[in-house]
Amino acid sequence: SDVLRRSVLFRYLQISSFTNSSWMRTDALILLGELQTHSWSNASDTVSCVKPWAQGTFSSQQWVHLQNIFRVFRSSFTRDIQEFAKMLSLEYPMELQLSGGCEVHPGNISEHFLHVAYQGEHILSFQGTAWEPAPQAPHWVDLVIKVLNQDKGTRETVQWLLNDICPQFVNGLLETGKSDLEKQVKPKAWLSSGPSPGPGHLLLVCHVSGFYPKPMWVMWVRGDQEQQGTQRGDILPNGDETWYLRATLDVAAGEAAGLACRVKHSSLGGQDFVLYWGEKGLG
Ligand code: ELG
Repeated sequence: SDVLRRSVLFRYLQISSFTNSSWMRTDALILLGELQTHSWSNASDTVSCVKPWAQGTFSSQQWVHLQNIFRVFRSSFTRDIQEFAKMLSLEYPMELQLSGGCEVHPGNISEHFLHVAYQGEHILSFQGTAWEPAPQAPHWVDLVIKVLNQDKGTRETVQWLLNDICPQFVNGLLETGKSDLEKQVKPKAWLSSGPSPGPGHLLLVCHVSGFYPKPMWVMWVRGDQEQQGTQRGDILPNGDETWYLRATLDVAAGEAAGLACRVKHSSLGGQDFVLYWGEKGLG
């Protein structure tokens, strides 16, 4: 199947905000490719599944075991950060971000990562069997690393989670979530005019919305001729697990006729959308 042929990125993203020595919160989410599979609010003791297939092929017993590891980890992490803050006289507020997970490639090959940022800057990562400072990290990070690396039990748990559990769990999710992961949602497309770029010029805007998955091709064309002046916007989330994209073209008012917006997407099965400027009263 398609989802097994491509590489998939699985990420645990955690944000810990420490307002002062007594106010803090930690929230996390898990993403498989473009889809959110889990969430973990500060108020909750356990990681919640946001998809019915999010337990993958793990047994309830394995799942409970992992929940326990994460619960202990979150409270220990919070305590550790407060201790480091005191020891190193770091100032509040503090923001810590964790990004960890694995990328599973076809043929059972996988890579993993675990990075930590402090005040938005990468300070350390877990590499192989131990924690390492980031290339431009402040000097106090060396002391943090020294302390963290003394805990052999935690290093072993991190290695086990990254090397063994992560790819196993992802392979299970690819099975149980197959139909969601392979879903194809067709875009809607429409044209509008944007703010005039200057006297005698028009800004043609082609909107494409509601598509899934993310890869999308959109160009202004004249016949078969792709217009090199096409400016693609950023792909933005609609918030319902579909995406939005716009493409604009600045043209002399007299040259708008005959232009069209062409849209190619996997959901369209080769039947490109073509919207002509000037139809339905525009231009
Ligand atoms: N260890 C209890 O990141 C992302 C998933 C990591 C999972 C690690 C799970 C292991 C764990 O929870 C804590 O360790 C004790 O109990 C263990 C068995 O449950 C073992 O027996 C272990 O040997 C024993 O010590 C441990 O307290 C650990 O320190 C929790 C947090 C680890 C961690 N720290 C961390 C700190 C990571 C990045 C950056 C920082 C400090 C940044 C400083 C900025 C101010």
